[in-house]
Amino acid sequence: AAGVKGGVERTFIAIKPDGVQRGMISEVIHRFERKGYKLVAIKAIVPPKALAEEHYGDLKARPFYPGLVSYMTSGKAPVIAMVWEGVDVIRQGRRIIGATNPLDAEPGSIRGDYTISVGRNAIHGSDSFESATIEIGLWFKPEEVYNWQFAHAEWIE
Ligand code: 3AN
Repeated sequence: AAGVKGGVERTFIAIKPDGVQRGMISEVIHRFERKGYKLVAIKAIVPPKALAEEHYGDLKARPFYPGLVSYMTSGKAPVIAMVWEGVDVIRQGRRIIGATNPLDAEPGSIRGDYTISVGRNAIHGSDSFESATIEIGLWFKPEEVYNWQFAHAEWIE
């Protein structure tokens, strides 16, 4: 099916300014790292307007789009942009994050545990193989993403 790759993948995960303001950086990294995923890129960035607009380009027609772009670019806190790698990390990452609407996000997921508002849901994760590829390319130069191996990979993969 479209968007499904499977196997070792990379996904774009971003802690949004509200998540940074709320002190969630270590919590988010902890949840991906403890699951067995590998951090291959990370930076703090206040995205230029053009980057935020392109990142959320598929939501351009939605009424909340201007507010979404201005909150991402406000600089009230940076975005923590990351690339995580591992088996099925795109779909597993969406499970770790939880549903877009906090009312649907299961307790135990990041949004289920920490958020009550769809407009301030703290974290972004790519929703398909195609969007992961596009988003990693938007937010990172190739040389900012590292190829490295866990010494104990045989126990995870
Ligand atoms: P997800 O972030 O789970 O992939 P999308 O792509 O539908 O969900 O939405 C992207 C972002 O747009 C959300 N994380 C949220 O910040 C914002 N958003 C989505 N729906 C709404 C809404 N109804 N009202 C305000 N903001 C919204």
